[in-house]
Amino acid sequence: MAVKRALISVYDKRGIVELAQGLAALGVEIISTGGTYRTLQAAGVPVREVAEVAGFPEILDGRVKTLQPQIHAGILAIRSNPAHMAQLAEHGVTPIDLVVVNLYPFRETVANPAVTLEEAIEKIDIGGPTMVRAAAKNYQDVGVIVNPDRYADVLAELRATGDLSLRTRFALMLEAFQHTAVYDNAIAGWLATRGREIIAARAAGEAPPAGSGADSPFPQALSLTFTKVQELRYGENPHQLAAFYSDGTAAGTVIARAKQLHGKELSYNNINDAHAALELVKEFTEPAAVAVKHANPCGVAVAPTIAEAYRKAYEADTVSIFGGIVALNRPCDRETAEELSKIFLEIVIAPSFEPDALKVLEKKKNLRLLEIGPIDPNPPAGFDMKRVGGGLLVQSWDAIAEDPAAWKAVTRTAPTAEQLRDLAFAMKVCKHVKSNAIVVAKGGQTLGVGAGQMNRIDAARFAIKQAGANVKGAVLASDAFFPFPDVVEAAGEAGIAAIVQPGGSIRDEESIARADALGIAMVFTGVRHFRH
Ligand code: 93A
Repeated sequence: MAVKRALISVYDKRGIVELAQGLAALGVEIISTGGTYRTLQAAGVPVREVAEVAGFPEILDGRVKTLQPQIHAGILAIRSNPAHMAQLAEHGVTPIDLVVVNLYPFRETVANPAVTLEEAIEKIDIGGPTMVRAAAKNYQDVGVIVNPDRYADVLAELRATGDLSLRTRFALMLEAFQHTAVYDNAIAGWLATRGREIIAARAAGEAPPAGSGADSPFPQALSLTFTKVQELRYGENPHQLAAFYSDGTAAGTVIARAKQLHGKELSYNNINDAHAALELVKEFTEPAAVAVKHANPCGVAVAPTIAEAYRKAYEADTVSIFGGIVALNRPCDRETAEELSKIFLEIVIAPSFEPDALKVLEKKKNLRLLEIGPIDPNPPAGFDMKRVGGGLLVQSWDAIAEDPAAWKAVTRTAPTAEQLRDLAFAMKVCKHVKSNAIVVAKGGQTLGVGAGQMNRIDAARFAIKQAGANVKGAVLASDAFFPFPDVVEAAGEAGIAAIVQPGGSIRDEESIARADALGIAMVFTGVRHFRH
C-alpha cells in the first residue's frame, strides 16, 4: 500500500504543517478541508481543497465538507477488487491512502459550565468520525491517524519503507475505533446528564440550572473492551470459573505481554500475585527483590547486586516465601538462580534471564518464569477498578511518588540520613501491603510485615514480633495515621528508632508527645496509602 494521496482535516492543527511537509516531500498529494487547507497553504505546503476535488463546495456552515462520494469512495474502495477500482475510474474518483483527522472538541466545549445545548451540538463532529471509521474499516489499504502523537512515527515509517506495514495499519485502525467510541460516549454521557437538565428546564419554561461543567476524567458511560487472552483452570478456588482478559494496553501491568519461558500455565492467583509483585518492584531503582504471597509482600530487599537483594528478601521471612512469587528488577543471573532454586516458588519474574540462570531454573519443572523486558516504572494504563455487586468502582492508581525530602519531622529528633533511607524503603513497601499495613525494616530489608489487619495496633504487633531480635534500631512505616498513640508505644517498647506515617489524626499530638518521650524520630508524609 504505497501512500499516494492523503486527506488531512484536523481541528487541532498542532504538528500538522510538519507532517504535511514531510508527506509532500515524499511526493504524497495532499487534500484538505477549508481551515486545514488555509493553514497548509499559508505554510507553503502544496495542497488542494476537498471542495475542488469533490466538485462540490463546503455547505451548511461546514456541516457538509467531506461527506461526499468522491471522498468516501476514495477511502473505502478495496484496491485488490477490480470491480471497485473500475467503479472509481468510471466516476473519476482517485483513491485516498492516508486519512489524518482530529475531531471537533466536544469534551472541551462541554467543560464550560455555561455551554448551551446548541453550542454543544454544533461541536458534534459528523464528517470527521465518518472518515475515520471509513479509513479504519479499509485498514488493509488505508492508514488513519487520529492522534497527533503518531505523526512522527508514521512519517518515519513512510520515509524508511515508502509504506505502512500491516501491523501499523492495524494499530492505527484500533486506535481510530477506540477514539470514535470514546468520542460518542462523551456525547451520549453529556446529553444524558446536562443535556437532559437543559431540556427539562426548557420544557418547564425555566432557565437551565447552573452547570458544573467539570471536565471529569471519568466518562459518563464506561464501555470497556477487554479481549480474552486465555481461560484459566479456575479462579481463586477450584469451584470458581475464571479467565484473563487484556485491556490491550499492557503498558503497565506487563503480565498481559510477559513472555513465559518455562513452567505450567499461569493461574488466576498467579496473575494477581505477579501483578502485585511487579507493581512493588517497580518502586525501586537500585537492585531489588520482592517476594509476594497472597498479593502481599512477605520479603522485600535492596542491595548492590540482585543476588544479594534476593538473599535478603528470602531471609526477611524464610517461612512465608514458600510457594510464593518473586519479582526482580534486574536480569536474573546464575548466582541468583542458584539461590532461587533452593526453595519451592510458583513464579520468578525478571526483566530477563541469563542463559546460565535459565539452565538452573528450568530444572524445576513447575516453576513459571516470566520475562517482562525492561521495567516500566509507570503505573498501568487507565484506571484501577474493582467489581462490587451492581457496579464497578473506578479510581486512578495509587501512583503518587513519595518524596522523602518533602517529609516533615514532627518530633524533637529528626531521623538520621540512614534512618531516612530505611523509612523511604519501608514506606515504598507499605504502600503495597493490604491495610491496615505496618512495615518494619532495616538496612534495605523488611523484617516484619503486618498486613490486612482490622486494627492498626495488631498490624504493628505482628510486624514487630516478626522482626524478632532484629527490631532494635529498625524503622516502622504505617500506611495511614495513628488514631491512638498505642503504635508508638509498642514501637518504643520494641526499640524502634524511627517512624513514618501520613499524620492527620486528631490525636497526632498525643502520638508525637509519646514519640518524643520514647526518643523516637517521627516524620509525617501527608499521603495515605490505603489498599484493600
Ligand atoms: O461538520 S462536520 O461534521 N462535516 C464534515 O463534513 C466534516 N468533514 C471534516 N465536520 C467535518 N470535518 C471536521 O472538520 C474534521 O473532523 C476536523 O475536525 C475539522 C477540520 O476542519 P477545517 O479543516 O475546516 O479546520
